[in-house]
Amino acid sequence: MGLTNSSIGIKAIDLGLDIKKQSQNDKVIALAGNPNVGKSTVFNELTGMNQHTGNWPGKTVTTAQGYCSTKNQSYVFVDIPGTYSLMAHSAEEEVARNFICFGNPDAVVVVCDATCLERNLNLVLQTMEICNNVVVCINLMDEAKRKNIKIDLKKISERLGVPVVGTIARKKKSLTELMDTVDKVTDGRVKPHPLRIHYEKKIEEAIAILEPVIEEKLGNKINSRWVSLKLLDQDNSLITEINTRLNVDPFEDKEINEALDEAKDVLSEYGIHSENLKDKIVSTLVQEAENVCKDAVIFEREGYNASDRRIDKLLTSKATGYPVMLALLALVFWLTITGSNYPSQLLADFFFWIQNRLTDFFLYVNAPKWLHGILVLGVFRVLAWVVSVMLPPMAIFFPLFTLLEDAGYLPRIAYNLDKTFKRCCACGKQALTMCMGYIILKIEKPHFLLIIYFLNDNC
Ligand SMILES: Nc1nc2c(ncn2[C@@H]2O[C@H](COP(=O)(O)OP(=O)(O)OP(=O)(O)O)[C@@H](O)[C@H]2O)c(=O)[nH]1
Ligand SMILES: [Mg+2]
Repeated sequence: MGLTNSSIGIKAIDLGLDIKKQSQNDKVIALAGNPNVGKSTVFNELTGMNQHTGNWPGKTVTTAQGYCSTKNQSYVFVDIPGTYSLMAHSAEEEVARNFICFGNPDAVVVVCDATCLERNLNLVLQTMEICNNVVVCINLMDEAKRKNIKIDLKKISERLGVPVVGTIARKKKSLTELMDTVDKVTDGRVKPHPLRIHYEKKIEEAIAILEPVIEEKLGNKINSRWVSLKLLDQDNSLITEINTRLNVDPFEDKEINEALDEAKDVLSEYGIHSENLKDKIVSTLVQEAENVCKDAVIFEREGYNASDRRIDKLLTSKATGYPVMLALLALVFWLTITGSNYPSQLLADFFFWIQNRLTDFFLYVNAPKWLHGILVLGVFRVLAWVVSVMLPPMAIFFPLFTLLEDAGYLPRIAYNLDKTFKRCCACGKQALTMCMGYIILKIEKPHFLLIIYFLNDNC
């Protein structure tokens, strides 16, 4: 379950914003998107690499780079961690935001989940505020079809002003159109004209005061309209990044500060402060996403996800979430720790039967006692103990955990425990690694005890 060289692909190293091109002409494509929408699956199919994929959000936590070519162009693809927005709240989201803002990709492919497109468009709209070369890849079209969701890709594309392609990332063939579109966008045959978000009048007035000053200071290194909005929104982590990467400290610059004060005065005249500004920005984006999807995403079956919602309620509500979680985890732990005793015993019996046969053989050939001691009582017995103690719990625990992951239950455990873990300055996702740590300790403990027993016995 842990990350290994092979599981992440030997070349899939976290290079941050440092792009390793194979040739000077390589174009850089960022694969962005909400968590768990299939970015790494698209990345693996296109680059032939083996990035970790899994059915829970937050599988990818660092960037990975891979190479892929079409007839016309060679590309460096960068798989970035999933993020719900560019208002980064966690380290992974900062990695994603930084790459989109400061990585200078030639195009950004925003991968979306076709079964909840409207929610995913939030990130698309924010990405389009920063760069023009955006391609929207609506993935999981097979899941949408299964849920009777019809998506009018043409309409969505016209409304967004950028190319939109439908894909099923697990089928490589379905990615051909995506690559054709990326070719067209990067070589200029298709020029996206991204929809510009218009915030309410007072916010636009404030942006208009700040934008020319920012443009003068930062040039075309980053979209000045977007930075103005972020300055008004007091996005301190972005401001720190601008300072580090572009060598301009907006909070220290006199002219920026003057313009910022003036813009803030305009906002406060209308009763807009940092607390409600974010809400207003988010609600404009949500409204815009709703407009884009109107009549373009059709749910043919009313209550198409009613059963999902019912199961969600059972698994995450206050009354039933914890009992179900505790019962399920207790069952998994019981099967792993106690249940595995039976196959362990069977394996041990089998190995000791072999050990007796080996001993008979050594007696039969009159082998010296020390040779029997080293080979049979030493090497074979230790191996037999390790295998019989460790194999069954692992063979039970990891498939069970994978089943829970595939069924989508692990993110729900993380959700249930998030509040509690946050009180200890941790986050709900850590519950999953804690479960694995607990099991490994449980499995390893008897293993160590056996080795100590063996050493005591023989020394
Ligand atoms: N049915 C179906 N499943 C898909 C498709 N694309 C990806 N998946 C599955 O969706 C799950 C999530 O895929 P990932 O590639 O790990 O998603 P991700 O966006 O990289 O996730 P994070 O790294 O957590 O942000 C995996 O179980 C994939 O096998 C698709 O088109 N159809
Ligand atoms: Mg991923």
